[in-house]
Amino acid sequence: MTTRILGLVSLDQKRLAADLAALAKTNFSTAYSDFACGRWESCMLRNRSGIQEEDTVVIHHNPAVATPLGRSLPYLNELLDTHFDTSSMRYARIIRISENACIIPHRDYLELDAKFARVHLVLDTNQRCMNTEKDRIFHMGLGEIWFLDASLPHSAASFSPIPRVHLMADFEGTCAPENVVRNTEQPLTRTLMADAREEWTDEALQCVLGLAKIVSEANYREIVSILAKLHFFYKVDCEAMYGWLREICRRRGDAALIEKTDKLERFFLIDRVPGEFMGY
Ligand code: YCP
Ligand code: CO
Repeated sequence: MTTRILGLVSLDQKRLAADLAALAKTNFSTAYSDFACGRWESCMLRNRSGIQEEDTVVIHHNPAVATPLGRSLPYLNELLDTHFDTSSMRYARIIRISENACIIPHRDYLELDAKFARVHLVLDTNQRCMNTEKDRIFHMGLGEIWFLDASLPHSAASFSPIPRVHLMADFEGTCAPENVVRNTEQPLTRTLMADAREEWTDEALQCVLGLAKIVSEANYREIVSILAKLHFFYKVDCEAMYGWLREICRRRGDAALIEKTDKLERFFLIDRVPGEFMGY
């Protein structure tokens, strides 16, 4: 199961603009805020119960039910019904990434008993929005539907003043991604974004490790955010930040920070207890 583009949707820009304007005024949920480095947010359009406040995911086996927010967005509702198999859909969410924010490199489904088949439809984006998977970087274009193998280490960021907005839908994990998508155009042969990142150098590494001089409980979270964004600018694996952070804390000689870092890496890449809040 590898990350790939599944198809292209021609978006009705006028109707889309109306729903995006409504979303801009909506309160997003704080669920998964421990994953956010800057303003990364989500909200539910369809979930297990149809209750807006049910904002985290569990494995379940019934068609996703529209929330009040989901029902209030006619075009997005229509896109979900037209382009996806709603019988195997378990959740539909909006993911919004605001300027200079990213989601910390992580693997999904670690807290669940099974995986979903996770698909994104790009609603608002620009060239300063990027996704990463392990050591690769790519851009998901407007109207494109992608299957993301979220069980691999990955991240996403926007460095634009215009928020990046994706519709993200989770399907029964046994479904082949190609089978949950409907009525799409075959994507035009598209060239993947060239990897324009700078080479990761020993000089850059030494600079990062120099944070050992100043790291403390008080700035730990900010340092995590700085490290999380570096791989969008340098050719380095998105997981590398955890090794840097461990070495920064080791050089500082702070046992509590080393332990925090071990827990952090465990939570985001290895194992998560259901409902456990990292709270760092
Ligand atoms: C999930 N995990 O698996 C979320 C999505 C990041 C954290 C966003 O539903
Ligand atoms: Co993810």
